[in-house]
Amino acid sequence: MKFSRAIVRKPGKSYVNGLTTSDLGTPDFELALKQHAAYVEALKQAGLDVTVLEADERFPDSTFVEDTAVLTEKCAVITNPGAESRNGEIEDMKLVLPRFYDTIEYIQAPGFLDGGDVMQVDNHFYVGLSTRTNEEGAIQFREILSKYGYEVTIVPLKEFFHLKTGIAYLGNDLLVLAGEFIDSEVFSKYKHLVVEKEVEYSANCIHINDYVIIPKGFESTKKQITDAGYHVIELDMSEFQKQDGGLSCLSLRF
Ligand code: CIR
Repeated sequence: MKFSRAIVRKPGKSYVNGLTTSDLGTPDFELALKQHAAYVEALKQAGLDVTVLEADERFPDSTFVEDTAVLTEKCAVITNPGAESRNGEIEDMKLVLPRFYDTIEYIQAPGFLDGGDVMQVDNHFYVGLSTRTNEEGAIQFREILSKYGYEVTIVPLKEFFHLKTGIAYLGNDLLVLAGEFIDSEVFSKYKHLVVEKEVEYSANCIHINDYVIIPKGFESTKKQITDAGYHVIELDMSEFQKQDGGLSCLSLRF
């Protein structure tokens, strides 16, 4: 998949009050802004034209734009985020996405779906069932995408927060996998690049054109991805990890 664009949203001051299950402490807002600016630069370095949306203080987690939509070559799907405090984030996406897409589809209640639960592998989408994405949402997603010729497989999650918390696609049939996905039948037909438990956070990396962006401080993952032939960009993600966010969560790439 060749990407040319990305959409991101700057964190607002309310970011420090976002949802989290981690015990890594409260984010430093100024540092989060710097890390976010470095993220935008990395997307540009990988060749993307980046649309930067202004912070929306009403929604502390709204910097994690990935959860609000799934963007494909044929249509955009606006999700129905499963966390109540985040659900209103889609209203602004309904205004932004028509700039880029003529065809927009919607996940609707009682279906819920977070974009973080969706991974695209060429013409095949995998959707995790999580605390944010229910079966009704996943089935709606499958019905929508099948109209456009895509295949969709639903994957119940055991431990990971979102599907992409533990898996990423690097192209060429190669997946980065951690934890419960390592021995999963669902992904057995692909080549595996396995990351161990201690470095599990680095399984959420993003492949953009010739580059793979990974979080900083994960040497074994860096080596494996470099050895696989990719240019690696490392980014300090400390202030996003504190709110359960990874690299993929911070952008919509299309
Ligand atoms: C949340 O709990 O919704 C945010 N604090 C983190 C969202 C991370 N998004 C993602 O993994 N796609």
